[in-house]
Amino acid sequence: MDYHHHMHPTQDHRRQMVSRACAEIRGSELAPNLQGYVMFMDVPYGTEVMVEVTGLPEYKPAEGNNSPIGPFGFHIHEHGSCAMGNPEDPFQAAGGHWNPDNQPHGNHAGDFPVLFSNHGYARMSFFTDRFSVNDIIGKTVMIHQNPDDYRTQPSGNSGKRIGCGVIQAYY
Ligand SMILES: [Cu+2]
Repeated sequence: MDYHHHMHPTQDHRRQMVSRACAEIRGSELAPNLQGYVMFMDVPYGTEVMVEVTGLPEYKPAEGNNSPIGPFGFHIHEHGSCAMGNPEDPFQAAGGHWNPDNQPHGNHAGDFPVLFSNHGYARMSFFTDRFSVNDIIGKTVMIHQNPDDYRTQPSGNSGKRIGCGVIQAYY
């Protein structure tokens, strides 16, 4: 009997294929009431993404050189941590955009539609064939303060990070 034999059950469990995942969203100090979830489900030919959050900041039109607040940039980021870090510039531990096939921003596998809100509430569902649920376990979903312009590199000029959730297998 070797030592490694005993390690196998845990490792096999972690490698199990999953078909659903969930990220629980919590807000940074820039949006302390923000909460909700993002669900990911394997479906024929791709993945269905469903998001529901409350507590988004009220929409504020652009003033001068400042971007509007909302609709909100929304992406998958590469690292699996929503540690708050600096409250003025939160959630930097999540790293940059997840970009497994080295595409320009606007076409990252984890570039999502902006979150459109109604008095702080947003619900949206969309389809993507850019990944399956297994590819994104342990990454993060991020909500930003400003809209995504889908052209500024590498992050769409969507401003500070106001909501974050680690993507976990959902059984
Ligand atoms: Cu982002």
